[in-house]
This record gives sequence, C-alpha cells and structure tokens, in this order.
Amino acid sequence: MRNGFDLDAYLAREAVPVRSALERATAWIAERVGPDVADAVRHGVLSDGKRLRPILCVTAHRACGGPDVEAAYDLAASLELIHAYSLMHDDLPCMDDAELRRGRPTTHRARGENATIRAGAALIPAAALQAWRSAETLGCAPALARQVVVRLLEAAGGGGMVGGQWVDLDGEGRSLGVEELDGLHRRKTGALLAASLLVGATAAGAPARTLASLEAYGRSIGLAFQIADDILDATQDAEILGKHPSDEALRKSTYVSVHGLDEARRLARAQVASALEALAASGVEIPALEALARYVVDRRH
Ligand code: GRG
Repeated sequence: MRNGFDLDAYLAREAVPVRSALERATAWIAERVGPDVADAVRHGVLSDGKRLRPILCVTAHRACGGPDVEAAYDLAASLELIHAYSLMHDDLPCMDDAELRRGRPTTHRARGENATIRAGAALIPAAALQAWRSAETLGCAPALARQVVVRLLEAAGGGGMVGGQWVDLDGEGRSLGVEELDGLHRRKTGALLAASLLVGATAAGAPARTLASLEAYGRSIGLAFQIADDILDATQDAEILGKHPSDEALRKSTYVSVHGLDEARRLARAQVASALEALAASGVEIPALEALARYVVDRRH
C-alpha cells in the first residue's frame, strides 16, 4: 500500500482481463499458423509476466476518459504481443542464448528455435492489426486509429526497441559511454514503455499537453526500469529473477558496470522523481501511475 493506493491489488486485478485479451489474441494467431508455431506463441505470450505495458496502456486510457471495455484490453494486449516477441527473440542462441525466462524454459528451449523465430515474426503484424482493430472498436476516427498504430510501430522499430537492441548487441564485449548507454536503453526499453501510455491515451483522445506529459513520464520510468533491471541482474539470483543473470557473462555495459551500484541506485531514483514531476504536469490525476513509477525501481524481479 502506497499513499493509500494498493498497487499489488491493482496489478492482480488488471492482469485478469489482460490475460483474457492475450488468450483471444493467441487464439486468433493460432488459426493462421501451424500448430508448432501456435504452441510457441502461447508459450511466449501466456507465460507469467508482470504485464506492465498493457497495464500502463489501460491505466492511461481510462485516466484520459476512455471506456473500460474489452476492446481497451485488446488494444493494451497489442503492446504485450510486441514485448513477448522481443523476449522470445532476445533469448535465442543468436542473441542472449538464454535458458530461463519468467521462471520456465525459454520458448526456443521448450518449443524449438524454428518455431520461436516464426512465432516472433507472426506476433509483430498481429500486434499492429490488433491495435488498429481495437482502436476502431473503441470508436477512434481513422486518423486517430492511424496515430495509435504509428505510435506502437515507431516504438517497436529501428528508431525504438529494435534499434536499441542492435546497439546493445554491437556493444557486447566493449565499454559503452554514459550517453551511448542512455541512448541505447531509451530506445530498447524506454520507447515501448512510453508508447504503452501513449497508445492508451491517444485512443482515448487525450489532448497534446497530456500526451507530452505521459510521454515524459514513460521515458523516465523506462530508464528507471532499465537501471533497476541492471541492478537486479547484478544482485539477484535466477530463482528470484525467473531468468539467469546474464550481463556479466555477455560482457555487456550496464548502469552498474558504468556507474557502480550506489550511483545506479541514485540515478534510478532521480528518474522516478522526474517521472512524478512529468505526471504532476499532465493535468490528470492517476494514482496508479504514481505507484507504478515507484514500483519499477522497488520491484524484486
Ligand atoms: C533483431 C536486433 C533485432 C531485434 C529484435 C529481440 C528484440 C527485437 C528486442 C529486444 C528488446 C528487449 C529484450 C528489451 C528488454 C526490455 C526488458 C527490460 C524486458 C524485461 O521486461 P519485464 O521485466 O518482463 O517487464 P516481464 O517478463 O515481466 O514481461
């Protein structure tokens, strides 16, 4: 319980309709791909993640006056489809070569590399289509629905998550500078987290001032989230993380290797403070987002 807001209860409550939306999405994909790929999609998407991105999306959507209906969760689920594909591909032998994710074998370990590559590829257009259709169902005019999809795909693409991952992969085995590290993670992790809020708020027809504040909030929690991720990778074991710590083995530059543990913790807190400031300027009161900003650095996995 923080400032009278029970975030654990909120996350648990929101995870239920998010899961139903993910089940609808995976069933839709399963009708269009072979059974082995459908299995890999289900393994990667339906395993127990924190569902932070869809929950940010529906939270922003409701706070900006959007209706609390099934289509809002379908819209939110489109972000998790992109996130799930990125984790499935990130774990592949040609990238991080990970064995464990969300406390169980990674998708390629459980369902094979071939099916995992195809499943990830199927998830990207499925996410875009799902965002488009749910924006239409929510009553967005075509120009607004288009903006929703553009925000999702820009965050997922070369200027966002995929571009950040490239820099990350190219940086293995060499030391990155402070600015390079920030730039990488603003794209790799921050862009999709910020887009989660923007997709939800855009679909609700939020004004430009609110969108700008939510974007600033999202970018700050994105960086805070990544700094916390690096701290967890350096300090926690696989049992708690649900995955094997890998940064040191992959010789990656991280906030901990570049700044040291204490400074990394300070930087994470500073990003949370910036996020809260941006939220205060948004013109909407969203207690869940206040609590979520603190949660991204206090979490244990
Ligand atoms: C082909 C270069 C290329 C890229 C493909 C693989 C990929 C796209 C992108 C990787 C993006 C990535 C793995 C970002 C990490 C973001 C991150 C900190 C993930 C962990 O998020 P959580 O903690 O995970 O929200 P859960 O499991 O809770 O959903």
